[in-house]
Amino acid sequence: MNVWFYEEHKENLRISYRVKKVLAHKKTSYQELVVLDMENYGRTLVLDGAVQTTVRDEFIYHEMIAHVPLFTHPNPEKVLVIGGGDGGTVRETLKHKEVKEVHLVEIDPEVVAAAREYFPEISSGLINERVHIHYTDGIKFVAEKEAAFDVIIVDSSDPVGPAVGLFGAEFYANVARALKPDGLFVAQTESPWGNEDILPRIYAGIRASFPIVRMYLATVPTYPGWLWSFTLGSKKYDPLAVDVNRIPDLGFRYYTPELHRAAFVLPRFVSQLLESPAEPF
Ligand code: SPD
Repeated sequence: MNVWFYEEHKENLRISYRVKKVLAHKKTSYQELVVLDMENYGRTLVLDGAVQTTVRDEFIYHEMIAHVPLFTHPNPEKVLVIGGGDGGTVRETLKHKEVKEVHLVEIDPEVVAAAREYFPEISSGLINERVHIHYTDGIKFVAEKEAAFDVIIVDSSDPVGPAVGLFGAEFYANVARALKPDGLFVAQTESPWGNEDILPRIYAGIRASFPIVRMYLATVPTYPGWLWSFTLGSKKYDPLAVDVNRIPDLGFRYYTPELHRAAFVLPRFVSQLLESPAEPF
């Protein structure tokens, strides 16, 4: 079969994948949802034209967005995951035995339904007595909470459509309020390669609400730019002060104690981006 899917990275740059089969294609109330079986990456969830998850490389993103904050907090009992209806971040979060409750806030029930049907290895954690799913807007959910969570993980899609507000200064201020006095949060903050205009603005928004702010990177082959950033905002605990010798092996495939430190070492063009003056969204 000679069918190709492409994701538009920039006006003059498209990333193409050969498709074996289209497994699902629908318009939900919020977005266009497609599930593909791709030659090189296997089953793949695509929302509004952007690859979200593939069975081949999802472990990189999900391990890095979950374990860095969860090993930074000494006792993460109550965790909130915003977005991430595929369940990958929840699956990783559940590997931490001290986590008593995981609240997943996903705006689109169709994403969770597709994950259950087509991605059982990713969504496996969604049926678990520690997990509570809320089908609502993450922005509204967070605005109504105060000192409620130890760790908040913002596993959003790109800053377009329903996810735009998840990158704004007002949202980050509400995240800070929803955290306990020693809480911390992490957000996926896009690739520094090709997002030179928005990264400094996102970073400035987080810095306005948190005394400790650190960006770290991972390589995610199916996200445009490959080099992917996460930004951690913390009220008390510094991810660089973690005693990495005490990190147990929970069966990781990407994350390691050494990588916990190394991921925060930024290439010069990235740290320069973060130093540039910017107005938050
Ligand atoms: N460019 C796509 C970025 C998507 C990040 N979130 C993906 C959700 C996977 N749980």
